[in-house]
Amino acid sequence: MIAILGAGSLGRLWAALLPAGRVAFIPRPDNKASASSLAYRFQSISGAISTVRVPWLAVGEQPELILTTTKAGDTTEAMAGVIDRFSSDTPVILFQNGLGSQQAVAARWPDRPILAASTTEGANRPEPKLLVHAGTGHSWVGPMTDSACHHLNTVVALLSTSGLTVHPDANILQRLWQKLVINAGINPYTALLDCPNGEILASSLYQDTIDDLCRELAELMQASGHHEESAPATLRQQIEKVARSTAKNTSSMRADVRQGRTTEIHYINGYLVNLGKELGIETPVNQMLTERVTLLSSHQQEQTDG
Ligand code: NAD
Ligand code: KPL
Repeated sequence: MIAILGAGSLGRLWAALLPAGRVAFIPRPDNKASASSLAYRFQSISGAISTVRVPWLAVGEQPELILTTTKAGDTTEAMAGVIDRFSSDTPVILFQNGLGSQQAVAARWPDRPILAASTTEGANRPEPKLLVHAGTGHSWVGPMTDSACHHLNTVVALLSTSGLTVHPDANILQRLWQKLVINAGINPYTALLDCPNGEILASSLYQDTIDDLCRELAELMQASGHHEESAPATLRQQIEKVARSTAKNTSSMRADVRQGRTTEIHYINGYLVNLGKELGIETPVNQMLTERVTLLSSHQQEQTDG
């Protein structure tokens, strides 16, 4: 059995695609719901719609793998609420965007096999009971703790039973950094400008700050040992390539702001600000983007709350 912690968009995607009968959601410790399963409609990449019913993991049941698909800011607390129920050698894969939450989990449970994933799959919920597989891509998984190394091939094989393309990556931090660069250079701009990914490129906010942002990213990458492809001009090209190839997409951060949800800014540009403080590197653009998105998101939450 593969157990999933976090029954949101990404959790429901894996639950719909992994073989039925081999997957269950982990209930929150305070879950009083009497239903034994969670049902929703699933729109596959081809547009076909089916109904999926995923059981809640029964008390005492031991999964062979745990996927954690909570938002970055919820992950440590979500894990702490349930992890003691599970065998200490059960591998856990963290699917969060950004950086910081993966290191926090690995530091808190250093003896457990903790892995991290970076995925370009896209899933969203236009309605609470409808999960849409909006874009398909690749997922990479790699170890965050020593004991995770010998689980790598087994967990990749288990995830591949979903039919999605999954690769092992012994240097998952490098891969997470590559995604962090893209998210740091696209997500906050789309949230602040309230526009799809492609439209940031012509804005004065983006044009006036992107070169300085890429210089900050390059300096941070080099100082933390991620030298590959870290020239500022290359980083800008990478960001713009993704902004163009996902031009019509609403980024996850813009979607979070619009729906009054907490964004992952503290694990994207905010992570870079904190790293800069540790390393003695100035990060004014990351700081400005973090502060402005935090302010925007708290205003939006006040309006949503009434
Ligand atoms: P989401 O908000 O749809 O899902 C998160 C789920 O976790 C929610 O259902 C929430 O109720 C649940 N949760 C929160 N605290 C919990 C707890 N203590 N115990 C159990 N469940 C708890 O978010 P998402 O879009 O699925 O994204 C999850 C993570 O995956 C994020 O870090 C995101 O950046 C990353 N990601 C998502 C996608 C995607 O396409 N959705 C793609 C790549 C990466
Ligand atoms: O990962 C993304 C996100 O929205 O979080 C990008 C690559 C910006 C695609 O929308």
